[in-house]
Amino acid sequence: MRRLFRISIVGLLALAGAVLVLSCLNLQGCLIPHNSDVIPVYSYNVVNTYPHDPDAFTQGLVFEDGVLYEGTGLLEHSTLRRVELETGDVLQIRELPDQFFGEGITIYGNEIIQLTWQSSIGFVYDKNSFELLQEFDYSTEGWGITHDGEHLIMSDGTSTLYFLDPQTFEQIGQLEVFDNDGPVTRLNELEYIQGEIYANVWQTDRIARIAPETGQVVGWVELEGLLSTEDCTEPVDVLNGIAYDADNRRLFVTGKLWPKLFEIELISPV
Ligand SMILES: [Ca+2]
Repeated sequence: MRRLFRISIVGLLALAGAVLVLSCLNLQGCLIPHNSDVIPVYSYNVVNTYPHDPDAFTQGLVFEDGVLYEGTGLLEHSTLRRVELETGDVLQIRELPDQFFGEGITIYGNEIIQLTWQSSIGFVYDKNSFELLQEFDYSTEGWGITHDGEHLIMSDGTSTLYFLDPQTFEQIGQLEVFDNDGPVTRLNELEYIQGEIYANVWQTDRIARIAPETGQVVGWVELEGLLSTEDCTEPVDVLNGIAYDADNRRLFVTGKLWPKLFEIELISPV
């Protein structure tokens, strides 16, 4: 009887140990994504197609109060623009000094913030007049910029996103972006949409949907074929530019020197 009791105790301890090990494995699985955890790939429907200035080397794209704002790049050609969505007409333009290669833009309050590529200088403009109000500097390259309502979020072409204080422009945090294969580099134009950071990945037709709390890519948007073959002529460059109409939940995308800008809706994988 005592022997049977001992065997039962040993059995129970073994069972408890097995449960503990399995629990740890499960916990580990929750913390570290496995390759078997499939990241959903979203496709798209084109809802509307609009004209886009084929000379606009799009580096930043934002939508607010019915109009688009666009930052363009290239030395001697960089601009900040207000653009009519329906016609693509440029309603207002400010040219950057020739030595600056314009990059991402975002609207924060009544100001527009524009990065430059390798000058480590950002510009702050009055949203309405485009008057230059302030300059600030940063230590990395400047690629894309957006904000989550509290912090500016910028990319520099690596897998790191930087969080900046919108008043002082001091860096207050950073985030490493990864998917199941490791770091996701070449993060470019950004847009904060309903609690996620959307990021163009330079030289791809994909947009990463990033969880701001962890840096994990929680979805991919596959936009291959968005620009038709007949529109894909020289010097059309890569997909770049994401803007979101939060009031009407419209998502806009375009590319560098693309003749068209698209409103798209995302289709969840089955
Ligand atoms: Ca954007």
